[in-house]
Amino acid sequence: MSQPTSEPEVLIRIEGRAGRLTLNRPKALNALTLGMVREIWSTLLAWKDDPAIALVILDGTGDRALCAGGDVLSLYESRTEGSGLARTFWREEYRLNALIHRYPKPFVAIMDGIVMGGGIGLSAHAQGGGRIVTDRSMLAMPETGIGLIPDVGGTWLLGRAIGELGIYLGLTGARMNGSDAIQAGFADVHIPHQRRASLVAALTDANGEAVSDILDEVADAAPVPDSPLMALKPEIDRYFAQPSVEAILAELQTTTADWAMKTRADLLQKSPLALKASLAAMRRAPSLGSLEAALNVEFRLCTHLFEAGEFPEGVRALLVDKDKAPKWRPSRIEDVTDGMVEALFAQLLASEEPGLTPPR
Ligand code: QUE
Repeated sequence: MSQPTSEPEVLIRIEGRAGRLTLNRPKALNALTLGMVREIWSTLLAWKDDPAIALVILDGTGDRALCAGGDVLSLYESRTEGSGLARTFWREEYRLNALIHRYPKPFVAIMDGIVMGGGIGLSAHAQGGGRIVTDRSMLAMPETGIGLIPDVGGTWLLGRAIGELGIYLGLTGARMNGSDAIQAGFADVHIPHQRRASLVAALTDANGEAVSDILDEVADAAPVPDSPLMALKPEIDRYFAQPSVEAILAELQTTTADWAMKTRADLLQKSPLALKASLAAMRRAPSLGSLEAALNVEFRLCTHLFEAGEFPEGVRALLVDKDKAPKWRPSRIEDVTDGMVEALFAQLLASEEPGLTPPR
């Protein structure tokens, strides 16, 4: 990926009591590069122990996106040299996701506009009520469409969502609006996007009230609009409670309802191998006990899907050639064996594992 000569990819500054991080690749919908991951990592480490910083605010340049995902194009371009760059990117990205989850100061993420994949990883793990969505929010975990599993802790979030919402969202890559995101456990507070600037001003104000009080007040002031996702929950819970991808597809075929037919058609576009790996990973994640443990498993899955060629083929078809006709291997769900799925979960060499551990 060529570096712009002057524009920094992350704008980093201190405003009042807040450390501010603004993702700054608006033409690429602020897609996350390895350089950005490294900048954010070292800045968060420095701010952790800086008494002048009371909180961190993450947002994005422009009003179209916080972040459309990881910079998968550069990973695609590196494929002829093996999975080294992809592994470096994922290792450092997931480590950052875990740091944000455990950050000792309030971490406020303004999830305005598009927030997918890597953008979710920078936002949705924050604890303490600072995950802000707006009327323009569009969240999704669309990785099965490019031959991957919902990573950046996606299996952890989706596996713990109520009912079968997470299984549905993770397999289909369906979009969430702001209300949906709150219901699925990806966000805390819904505000009209016009309130973004005044919220940031209140948060940065060095003489202002406690961050948690500000967030509580905004949450109370702004009711959460109806969630289309919750309206579908009875159907989702019925169709997606099945034990296998084949059984979910069969269940969706028992009706001619528009939603079920469209959902089935969507699933049939995705990588069969990635679908089965995603279902297994989301179902197993809660029993792993920590975000870090889930990230370690996701790393194995992504590395193996990269090396199997599934992820490069997905990126080629959706983002490079844009023919939307990936040649998945295997091409049919029924040809993906349990052995193929289990092989994706296999440990890597100890020196290649991310080795993330929860704090004790
Ligand atoms: C799945 C993904 C990504 C995606 C589409 C998917 C992803 C990603 C982008 C993306 C979108 C617009 C851009 C850009 C990247 O799309 O991770 O640079 O301008 O970054 O179906 O995982």
